[in-house]
Amino acid sequence: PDSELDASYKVALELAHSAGQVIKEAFQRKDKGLSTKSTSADLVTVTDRKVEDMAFTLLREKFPHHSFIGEETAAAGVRSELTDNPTWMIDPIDGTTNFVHGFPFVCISIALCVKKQVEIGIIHNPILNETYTARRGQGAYLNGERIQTGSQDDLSKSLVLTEFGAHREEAFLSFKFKNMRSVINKAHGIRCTGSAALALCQLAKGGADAYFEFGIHCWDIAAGDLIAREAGAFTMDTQGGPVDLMSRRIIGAATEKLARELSSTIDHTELERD
Ligand code: LIP
Repeated sequence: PDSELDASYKVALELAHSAGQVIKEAFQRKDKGLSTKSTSADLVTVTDRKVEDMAFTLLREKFPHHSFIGEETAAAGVRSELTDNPTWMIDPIDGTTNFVHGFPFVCISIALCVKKQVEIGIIHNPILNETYTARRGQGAYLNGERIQTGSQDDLSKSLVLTEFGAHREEAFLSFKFKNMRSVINKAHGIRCTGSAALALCQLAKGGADAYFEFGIHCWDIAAGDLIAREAGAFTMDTQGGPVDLMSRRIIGAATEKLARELSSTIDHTELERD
């Protein structure tokens, strides 16, 4: 029922702000309590774990029948399973590498999926004081003001966002560089924000025309995908068709035409699903 979504939205927004305080305080400290996960560039800090624990403890208490998917819970070996049950997808710190280095593109990303559809998306950057919010069918907002994507439909006039990611296998890096080369041959430029969630927010507010990435996880994109779509962006699987949150790949653009041009410009690969 809607009243449960209203309550969920309220709790999630409060959570984003209280988690943001914790992230901001830790951002200012020199010692980040750093360790690595799958590769030497796949970073986690004590704050990622602390914020995820804090989020799940609160949400479990408020919504005991909901399900939960979180980056650090998954890293600890818990399988991410998306069912029809209301499911929270949380990235406690998206842009952990930025967080570690003091680069201010750092956020908490909170999404609530119901019947596998994202109903609520909240992305809060406590360093730059930016809170992006969306509910399905109700538009996208930055700090309470409605946001709208641009209208670019030509890759040769576009600024495109993508990411290197944390993988370091030669074949995957070559694939990424080849795609970047194909895009830069046509586009005005490529930028990496270091956070998939904030990349989708830039697309949402017209700061970039398109975004694509292979290798992300559901918690990186669930909230951002809704925010971008509610701001007027067109998002899809990299090869067309609806975004599959668990497929580890996505394209978003200001217009469908641009998304399709970008899709036909790059190579595609299938990754192990979330
Ligand atoms: C990061 C993503 C980024 C991607 C990295 C990483 P994290 O999330 O947002 O776009 O390229 O591989 O997954 O690890 O900072 O939460």
